[in-house]
Amino acid sequence: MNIIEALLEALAVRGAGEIFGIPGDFALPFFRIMEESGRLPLYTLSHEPGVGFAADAAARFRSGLGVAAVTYGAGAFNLVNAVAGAHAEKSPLVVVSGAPGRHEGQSGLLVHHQGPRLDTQMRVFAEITCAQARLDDPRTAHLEIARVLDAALDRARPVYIEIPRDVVGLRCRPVPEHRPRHGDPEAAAACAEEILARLQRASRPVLMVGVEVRRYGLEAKLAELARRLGVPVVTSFMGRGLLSSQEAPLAGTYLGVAGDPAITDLVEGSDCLLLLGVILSDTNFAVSAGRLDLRRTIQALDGEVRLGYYVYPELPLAGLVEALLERAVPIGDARRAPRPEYPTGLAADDEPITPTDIARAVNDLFAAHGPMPIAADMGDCLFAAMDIAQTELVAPGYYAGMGFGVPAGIGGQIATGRRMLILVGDGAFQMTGWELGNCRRLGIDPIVLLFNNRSWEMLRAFQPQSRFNDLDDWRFAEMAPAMGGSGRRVETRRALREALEEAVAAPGRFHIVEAMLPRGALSQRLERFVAGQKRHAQRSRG
Ligand code: S1T
Ligand code: MG
Repeated sequence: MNIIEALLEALAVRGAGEIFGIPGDFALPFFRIMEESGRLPLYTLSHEPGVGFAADAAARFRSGLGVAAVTYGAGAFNLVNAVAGAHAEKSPLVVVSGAPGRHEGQSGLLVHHQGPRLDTQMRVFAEITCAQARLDDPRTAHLEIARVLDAALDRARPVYIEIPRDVVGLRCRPVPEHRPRHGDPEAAAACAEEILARLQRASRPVLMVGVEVRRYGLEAKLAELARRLGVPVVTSFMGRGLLSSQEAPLAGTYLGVAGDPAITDLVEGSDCLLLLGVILSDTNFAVSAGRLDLRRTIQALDGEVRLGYYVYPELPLAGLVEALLERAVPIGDARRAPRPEYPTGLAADDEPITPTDIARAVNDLFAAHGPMPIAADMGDCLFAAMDIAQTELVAPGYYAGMGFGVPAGIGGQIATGRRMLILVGDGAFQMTGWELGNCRRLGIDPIVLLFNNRSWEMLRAFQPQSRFNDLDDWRFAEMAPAMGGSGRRVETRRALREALEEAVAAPGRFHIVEAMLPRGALSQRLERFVAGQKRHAQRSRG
């Protein structure tokens, strides 16, 4: 077995399902072995940001590893933003980059694609990954691969592997199996008993679940825990879509001042808020009405548990959930918790479309044909999605990087085999929407709901006076047929319904439903979110 075959085998047995990539001369040797071995299918896209977003989304939908393979320098540096977003949002993305041969730097000539130094790339990726390896010694390559891949799985963060092009064919020993971290069972027991005692003493206990629950494949166990405890559950903004396919007392998504007042009151009025796998970000909490004191919550994140001023280190979420499940007894009556209601019944009339109409149209579509998994970009489309009935959803809800939506929908369908609904604004579509041109070759058929307000509208909400937020009208739907798909531009609620029904009824190719929205038309959620963020910024300035 050579180094690449050992790496592919280790990736596959650790749950990776495919590789997304774009080759280059420093990566051609290992791309050839990848393609010829067939151990993991290789999908190429058109631009490395799309490769990174697709691989990241595959990891999120699968609750496992995503893999992005690129060439050195020009390819890898193009990937940085997607990897930074994966790191921020705790996604185990494996970056595999080609590199110059071990002695190529000794010619006295600068090597094409290199940064200021030959190790600049390794240093850049060391900042946005949790573990790195350069496989330049076949005697230790198998141990280095295990160390780095296991870090990705245990810490749910991206990792970086650099492969000099002259080593790919060298013999390598098989990579050792992954030994998951479980933590100290006695610590888990003590911590679980303390948490349950606090929940029992509380008059308004609430569970909030975040992205780590998905990353570690714990949704079913969390649903069981919530049912046994009888405690209402909410998701964080980033955790939207969690538990959607489970039987759980799910009250909705916490969005502070931008959310449903009953949910905001449930969370901010709780005297024992248990945060499981929730990232403490400004997008998750800065919009609180100001009553949420995070120091009084119980936080299980990044392998440790904080209860007030106590910390349980080295306590992985899986071990804690197991210990809680073993001791869980009924504490509350979740039937009293609010139940989310989502707008339905879009009037099929000739009125112009609003962002909330789009959510209503999607809810009607899901009611008629069943829910679809959603990949959403950053922009008002993500806030409108908060009015779509709970379904699996991946989105850059904290890192908030644009361009994620379309590649994530491509990666999601390739990873799961399920047709995706992609929500994207015109500004974000201008960035990476063109990856749709690969759908025919890849055999996938997402439905793209494009919020076209000819504007960077979310920025306009923050700074209305700036004319640079005005975008031109690119007439995206007309470009779809040339790229192998179908497109329809809609300006009324009737046409919107029709276009979505047509797209669902015609699988086998991508569809762009280009919903025209007037500039200045914001979802109510985004309006309130922006107001909350502005208030948070003022408070922070003091
Ligand atoms: N560049 C990238 C890669 N990500 C970003 N988030 C931004 C810039 C800043 C930014 C936003 S929201 C936004 C920008 C440019 C406009 C989005 O426009 P569009 O996709 O059309 O959606 P909508 O019109 O619904 O706003 C966030 C605040 O940072
Ligand atoms: Mg826009």
